[in-house]
Amino acid sequence: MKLSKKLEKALNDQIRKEYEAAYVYNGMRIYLDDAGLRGASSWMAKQTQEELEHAEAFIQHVKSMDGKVILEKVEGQKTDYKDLLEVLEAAYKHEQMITKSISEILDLAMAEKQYATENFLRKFVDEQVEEEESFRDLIDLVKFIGNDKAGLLKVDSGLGKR
Ligand code: OFO
Repeated sequence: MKLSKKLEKALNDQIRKEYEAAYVYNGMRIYLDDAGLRGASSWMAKQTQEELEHAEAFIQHVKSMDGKVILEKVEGQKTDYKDLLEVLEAAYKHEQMITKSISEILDLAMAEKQYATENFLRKFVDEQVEEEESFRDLIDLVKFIGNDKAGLLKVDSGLGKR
């Protein structure tokens, strides 16, 4: 039942990636707030919070499996973007990187027949489908409205309702 050193390391790396995702989204939240897009900023604040919850879930899983949690160094992140579309495209790319990382840990857990970790990770596989879809939908919407400022304000107000 105990985690192998390799799997423990992969899960600890993922804890860092989840905190890093929170840091990335917090930078986006700060930019969106500066840009006057209060709804999008509040949406991104919730996204930041969600990533902190993901990090905590990985921490709890490592602890439950009698592993040792290591909090690795998290990279600094930017707080400047060109516009909402650039933010969403960067966020989508980040989620794709997270999906790949989770799939790789799942491969490892399956190869080691570490079923408890496999079950834990599968919830994140589902979560990633939702995360990627929601960013893709937002990118399509923002591309659709183009330079229409009234449309942008409407989208911003919709995002504030998350
Ligand atoms: Fe946005 O993803 Fe965490 O896991």
